[in-house]
Amino acid sequence: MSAPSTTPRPAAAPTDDAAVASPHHDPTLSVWPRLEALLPQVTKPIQYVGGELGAVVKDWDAATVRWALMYPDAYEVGLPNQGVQILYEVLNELPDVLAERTYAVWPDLERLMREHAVPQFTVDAHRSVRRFDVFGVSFSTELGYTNLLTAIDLAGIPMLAADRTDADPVIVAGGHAAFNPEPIADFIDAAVLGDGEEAVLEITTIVREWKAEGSPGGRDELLLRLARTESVYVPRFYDVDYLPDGRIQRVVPNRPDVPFRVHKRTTMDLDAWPYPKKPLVPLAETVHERYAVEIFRGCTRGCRFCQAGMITRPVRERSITTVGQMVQQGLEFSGFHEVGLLSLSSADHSEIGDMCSGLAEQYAGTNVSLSLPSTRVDAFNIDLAQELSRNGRRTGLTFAPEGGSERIRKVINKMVSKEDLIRTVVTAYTNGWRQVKLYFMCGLPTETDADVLEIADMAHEVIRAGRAATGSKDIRCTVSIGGFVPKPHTPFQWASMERPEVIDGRLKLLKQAINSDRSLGRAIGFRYHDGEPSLIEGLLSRGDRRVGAVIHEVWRNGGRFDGWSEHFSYQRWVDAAAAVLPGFGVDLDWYTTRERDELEVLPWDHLDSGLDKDWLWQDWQDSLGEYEQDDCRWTPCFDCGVCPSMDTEIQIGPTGRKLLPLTPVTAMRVPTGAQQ
Ligand code: B12
Ligand code: SF4
Repeated sequence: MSAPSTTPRPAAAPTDDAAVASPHHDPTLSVWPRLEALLPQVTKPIQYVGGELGAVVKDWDAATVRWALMYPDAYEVGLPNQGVQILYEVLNELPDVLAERTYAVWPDLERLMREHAVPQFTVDAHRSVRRFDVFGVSFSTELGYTNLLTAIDLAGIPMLAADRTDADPVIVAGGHAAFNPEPIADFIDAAVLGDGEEAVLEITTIVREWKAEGSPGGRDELLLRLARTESVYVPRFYDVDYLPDGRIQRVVPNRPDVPFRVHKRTTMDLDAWPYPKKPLVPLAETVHERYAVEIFRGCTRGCRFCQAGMITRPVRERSITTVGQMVQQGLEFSGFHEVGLLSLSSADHSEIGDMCSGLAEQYAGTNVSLSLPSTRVDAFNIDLAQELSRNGRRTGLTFAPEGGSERIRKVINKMVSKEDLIRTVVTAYTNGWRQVKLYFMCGLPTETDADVLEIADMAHEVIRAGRAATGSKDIRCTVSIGGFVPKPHTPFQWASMERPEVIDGRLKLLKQAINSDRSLGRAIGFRYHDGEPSLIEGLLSRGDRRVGAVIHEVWRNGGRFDGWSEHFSYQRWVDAAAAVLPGFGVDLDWYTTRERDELEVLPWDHLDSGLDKDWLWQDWQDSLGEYEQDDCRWTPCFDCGVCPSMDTEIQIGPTGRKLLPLTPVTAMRVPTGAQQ
């Protein structure tokens, strides 16, 4: 378990003191002079300075709507986040709109900010977050929730949405975790499910009009206007009733003019939204420094554990031509030397072969390297990787079989055979790769020790076959294994989680099995995440509004940066759950290790991802029966529900167009919304 955090208990929240003291305060006032004085005392001060290439600072008074956008983790993780970069640019393209960024501050700066009354600030113009109209927070993971609370408190915004006034920004959550925002329902004003490009423009329009009318009806009226769009969820307009045994009885609107269900947003035609055009180039070190282009959105491979795949359906490809233009423009602007062709399963793009060879051709002889997050286990991936490493740089190869045994791979719908995996990895070794990574999960539904121990057999076989094919002992593989967390809107949303001790026991057995043959074991790296953080992620992922009190208690006790093992404290979460949940007649196990039945009302049932609940249940039953489900890109539609209910359709090529010659950047289409 990780060491307990030394984060102090929150003291009084700092206020934007000058602003609060005087109604005539100039809101353009930057907190920079006060912040700058603190920076020599903190780690990595450069992360708070702003001014990156791609950053935008606009005149405060010229803007009619002002957004503060947050990725609730440290700058090094938050800056490269694709979602925030896209929204930042989409908003700043509007002449009358201003968007600035803010990230989670490390505990050393938090302490000083409290001591010196410096509020949560944006890195662009160092303005107090509380001065903005909208505070948009992007949640890729639930482990950022305590950092949201720190930011709200540091900003001087009342912690509970119910206590906020018209002087406070509207706090809107987005990102994948927002598909079940119930655990943070007390702290946010609204949540948006799904793609944000058009959603932020629609929210902006509503805020602009409401302000132009003189803010009639105050905050409540603004939230009501947002809720009436049917795609912005405003928790305060919904009541949750519980059954005596703790389960939810129903979630219903508490006023007549809001919808029973709130629907996700889907941005169709990615060619019309070629963002980021001007990627942010970080000043401090970040997890990735490269130009990332999403080559498609959505995934219909149907891995049953994968929330990202389920909630982003249907598949929408960006055309090869637009990808080529974005790469050219993005590299020219940023000076990056690396391009990532990203998506949930990049090798599945219908023109991936032409795209990779076209780009390799285009950048041959330069120092630009191209990479794919490789996941599919077949020889085609090696061909692509080969193409992308023409300039001699071999980036790491990663495959994700996810399950050790053929049986468990059927349960999770990851259709990869052991033979295919070994053949592919051996092809990589014979083509010059010396190192591959293999990703797995532990704690999957129906899993036994035997399923996990087969990972050791697979890794041994990979090394044995690799040595035989290359005649060299200089090859390695790394087995990386994480705990399974059941997620909302997936067929595993009903599944029970395994207890941390069982997970840790299996991981121990696996390690022993890998090292049981010393010669092979030496060539195999083993990286794992223990079971405790996964259990807490499970609590937050499938939690309801009652879990909000646990988050609040953890935060009050110093919980910060829960995604970081050196800051995460399992005990703090267990203690907070034990202090809070029995008051509601439930406990930590009830949320995590308990299997749900078909008729249980789930906390997110009123939030519509498009997936049909009956189809999800059937897929869960198919999983238990070890039946696989095909990919609807290449087989007939199997009625998961998304396309008809969202009025969308799969958009795939091939288009037959070519990447080259690249058309001038100025010829790119600009979304109509961004031209206002
Ligand atoms: C696919 C994926 C990858 C892919 C591709 C990434 C990509 N396309 O950007 C690959 C394999 C390359 C990857 C790499 C990494 N990833 Co990754 N990745 C993901 C995953 C599953 C989906 C991200 C995605 O699709 N992004 C595409 C963008 C466009 O979508 P989006 O961010 O959701 O934003 C859209 C909407 O959600 C919405 N939206 C978002 N925020 C908001 C806010 C508001 C107010 C509104 C209205 C709307 C809105 O609008 C956006 C535009 O439509 C997430 C988990 C998740 N559930 O999000 C992890 C995740 C983001 N990755 C993570 C990590 C750690 C990494 C790596 C650092 C791993 C590593 N060690 O190398 C790298 C770093 C990548 C980088 N930052 O450059 C972590 C981040 C942890 C953290 N503390 O925040 C996550 C959360 C996974 C996890 N649970 O650990 N990743
Ligand atoms: S509705 Fe049919 S075509 Fe659309 S994503 Fe679902 S299964 Fe695929």
